[in-house]
Amino acid sequence: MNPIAPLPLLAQAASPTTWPTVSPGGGTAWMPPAASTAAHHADFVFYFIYWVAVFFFVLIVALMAYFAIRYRRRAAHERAPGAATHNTALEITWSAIPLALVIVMFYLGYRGFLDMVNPPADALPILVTGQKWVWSFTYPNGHSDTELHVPVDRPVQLTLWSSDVIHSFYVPAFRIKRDAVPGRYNKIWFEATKPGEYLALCAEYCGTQHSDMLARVVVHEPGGYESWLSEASDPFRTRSYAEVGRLIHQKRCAGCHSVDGSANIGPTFKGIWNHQVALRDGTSVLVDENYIRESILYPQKQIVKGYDPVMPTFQGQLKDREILALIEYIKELEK
Ligand code: HEC
Ligand SMILES: [Cu+2]
Repeated sequence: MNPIAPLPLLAQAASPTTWPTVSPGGGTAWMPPAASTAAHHADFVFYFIYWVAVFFFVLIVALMAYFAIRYRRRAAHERAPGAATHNTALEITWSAIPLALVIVMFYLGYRGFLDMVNPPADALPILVTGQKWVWSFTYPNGHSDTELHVPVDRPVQLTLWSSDVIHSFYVPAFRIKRDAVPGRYNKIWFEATKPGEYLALCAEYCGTQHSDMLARVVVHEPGGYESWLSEASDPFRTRSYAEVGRLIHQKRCAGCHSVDGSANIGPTFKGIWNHQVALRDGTSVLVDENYIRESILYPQKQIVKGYDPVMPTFQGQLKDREILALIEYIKELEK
């Protein structure tokens, strides 16, 4: 049983039906295209071990074949006298050379591992959540997405966790792989070097749809990441004006303005739309679009009777569209 309820956002995310072909090209038979600063080192270690293995494979098979022929079974009178028991120089050589080689392999691998888990201080932090069977990425501004978008040439630090079983976040083109484990946070970082689209996979068998647990990774040209993020996290993309207004109210106005009729530091928003409101100077004014806009941008201009002029101006903090959203929300409260 999974003790943690699935995040609603993730539960909704359908797994896309088409996957990008990885771009740019340039991979080899053994390795996908190299698109991060870590790739060079990982490939070097891989090919070092690869060529050492090829060298010894050829050497050993060739010697084996040669000895099999050279020392094949013969008639008794042709046999060499079998006097040798051991050869110290030979034995030390075939122990010392492999030992030196594996020490070099360990050193190279360990150095790469340390580089990979220690992010630079200025890395862009992104939270990666693994859940059966979708990855989701939470950006510094709070936006969550099923795609990983990053800027080119800038270190990115991933913090990984899982809400159910163990997953493993794997981007072959960046040569990074790290487990996402329930109950703890793992870290890994990378710096993408080529704009394009790549694929992230789950590399830990996590259930029936494990092989569908893919995510699109987009590396943006300079400036592209910022504009993608602001567009993707635009609340208007998926919400009505009134809904966005409700969110802005919760964040910026709820400390002073209730929506249930109770007075607070400021008057309630409930039931004010299209009603006359009494001002401190004895006049009264109709609550319409212009009045609300003026109250938000120039709160000191018209002070509601019975309240102190303590509302801060939101000039330069709320965009025109957000002010319209607040107006729509206040209208809705009338109903
Ligand atoms: C620090 C508290 C505070 C915050 C935060 C605040 N206000 Fe106010 N607001 C007041 C006070 C006090 C009044 C009444 C005095 C006045 O008119 O300036 C008021 C008045 C208003 C009025 C006129 C209400 C009426 O009944 O005529 C509107 C509209 C309004 N605020 C909108 C907003 C919006 C929208 C936000 C959030 C973006 C906001 N306020 C944030 C304190 C606040
Ligand atoms: Cu998985």
